[in-house]
Amino acid sequence: MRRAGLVDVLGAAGQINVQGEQQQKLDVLANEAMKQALGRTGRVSTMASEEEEDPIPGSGDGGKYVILFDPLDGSSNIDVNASIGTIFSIHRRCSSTGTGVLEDCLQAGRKQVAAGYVIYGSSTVMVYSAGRGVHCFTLDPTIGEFRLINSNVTTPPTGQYYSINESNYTRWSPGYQKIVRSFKGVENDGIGKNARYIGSLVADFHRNLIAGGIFLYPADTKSPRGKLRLLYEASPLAFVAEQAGGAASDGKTPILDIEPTKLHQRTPLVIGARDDVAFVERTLREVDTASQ
Ligand code: AHM
Ligand code: MG
Repeated sequence: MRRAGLVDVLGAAGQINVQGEQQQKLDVLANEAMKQALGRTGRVSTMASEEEEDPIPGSGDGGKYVILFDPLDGSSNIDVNASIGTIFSIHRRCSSTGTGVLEDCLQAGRKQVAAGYVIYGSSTVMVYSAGRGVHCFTLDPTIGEFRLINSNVTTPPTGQYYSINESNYTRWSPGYQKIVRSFKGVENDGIGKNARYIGSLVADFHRNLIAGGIFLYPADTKSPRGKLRLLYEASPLAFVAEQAGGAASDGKTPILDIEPTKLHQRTPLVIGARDDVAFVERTLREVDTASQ
């Protein structure tokens, strides 16, 4: 990506992916890079990618792990040099034989053994958790290694930022409309939060993790099940959020407790500061349940 404008990798690849979205050339390259690098480890029996319809066989039967990934998240930002990222989720396999097994992919987020993301921003940062805190590494290009910069990262319980694509306002439920009015200070004498939205989930999530904030992508009349994918986006980031002392919900249920039924399942996502997520769930209960 550092050489993206210099070599012919920008723009559309001319294919539509399983999500019905235009694939970018870099989406395709990133997907191939992930499959090749992970396939060679011998530790992965099954992979699944946001860019591919079916589970992908790993390297042989012996791999203990299943890895699900969004190879390049934030596609709309690729051509404009804004931050994008890679998200990954790792499970232990639950099947006893075979590769490319669907059942291994359809596990609740709570069972993840590790999850995290890489953000390609002003520097390249990797954030991961293996269930014992959240740790941040920065790529040092002079030595080609990731160096540990922050260990045991915690996120503030209440955030100063809210991040949501507000152009969808008229498509939201009354509950979400009220929540965003409240974040803007309309309902509280001007006391609200500051808005920040890049349109790259990894970048929006990372800023809020470090600085304190909440990210929301609700279901709306255009996307009645939400836009983001449970297994490649919501679940791994929920694992990181909880490990950092934050929370993640679909508005009712913790993301990590959702039992997936489909590989490319979508979900509404409310993620970040613990008290802010609780406020969202409470308001949705009061406003949306009352209006049903
Ligand atoms: P992608 O996986 O096709 O890149 O889509 C996911 C992205 C997220 O990074 C981001 O949070 C969201 O889509 C932004 O959507 P919108 O442009 O509707 O605000
Ligand atoms: Mg994505």
